[in-house]
Amino acid sequence: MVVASPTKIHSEEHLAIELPTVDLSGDRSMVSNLIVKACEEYGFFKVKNHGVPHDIIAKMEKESFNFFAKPFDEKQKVELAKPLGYGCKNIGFKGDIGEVEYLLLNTNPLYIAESSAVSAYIEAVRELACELLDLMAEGLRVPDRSVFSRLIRDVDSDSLVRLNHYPAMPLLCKDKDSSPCNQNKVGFGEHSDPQILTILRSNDVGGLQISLNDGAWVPVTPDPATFWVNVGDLLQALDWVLDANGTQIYNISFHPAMTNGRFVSVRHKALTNSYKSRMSMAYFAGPPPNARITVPPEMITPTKPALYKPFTWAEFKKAAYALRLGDSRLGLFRME
Ligand code: GA4
Repeated sequence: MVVASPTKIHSEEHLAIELPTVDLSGDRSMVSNLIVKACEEYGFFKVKNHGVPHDIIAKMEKESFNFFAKPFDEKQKVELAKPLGYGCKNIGFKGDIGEVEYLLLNTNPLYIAESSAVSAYIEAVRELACELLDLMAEGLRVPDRSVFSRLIRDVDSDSLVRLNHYPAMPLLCKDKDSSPCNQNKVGFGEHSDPQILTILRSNDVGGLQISLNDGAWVPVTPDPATFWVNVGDLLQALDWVLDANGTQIYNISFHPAMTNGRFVSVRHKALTNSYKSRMSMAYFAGPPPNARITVPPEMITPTKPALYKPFTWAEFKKAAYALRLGDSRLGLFRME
């Protein structure tokens, strides 16, 4: 298993660096340390030997392409669980627009037909998310290893699946002399994901870019055999607990207190491609609405003050959905 050090490989417009790759078949304690390092440095890493069967991914992708190939009127009828369902170009409720059509699904078994390709995919990817959260807890030396994954396994977990279809957009050069004619369009604008963790798989078409701390954009090389993992806002806000000896302990009665800013919620965006359409399938692992994200009071010290005010996922989600896509949401909950 390798977490590559950032080597500059070069591209004309962007700083291309090799992003961390974690091989889940490696030694467990090394894997957990590497995941923590990747979450701290990038909030983003690639997972190989992830254990999600190839045929489950292939069936899900095929169904997704079949769905988007349907006539517009038929797609629009899909309203499985309001406000989820089919959408085209409009993102969220605040006027954000992108060159994308999508299907947003609630992962609750109530909404997904049992034994469908979608339910098999959700189950397999949820397992992967839980395994990664357990590895994070191990890497953070939290004694209760399933403290994070329990939130996702909860029957009330507010997790989503999003299928994003970015149609190929030919580059039109109207005025070769003035404006650049080779610019890809924005499929999904810059943002971070509000949930705990995102597990993303896309076909062999590029377009995803992540932002580094200094604001530089790094294109993510497509690799359909792997999954990409994003740290979400909640995982950045949550804190973990140190006892007097510096050993990490965790008090479940306060509900998750994860990383208090140690992990970074990565900002990312997707551009369209000129020659082939891109399909990405994202699983957003979220806690139950009433899960309280807070730092235990006895852990707040002058040297390690809590960065964020306590909030529930329902409160955070409400605030997030009332903002524009690119707005910083955690900022609303920061301590003065
Ligand atoms: C980003 C992550 C998920 O795709 C999503 C998005 C949601 C939407 O498309 O409706 C949001 C966006 C996402 C964050 C801010 C709000 C809500 C669009 C938007 C402007 C489904 C989610 O949970 O948050």
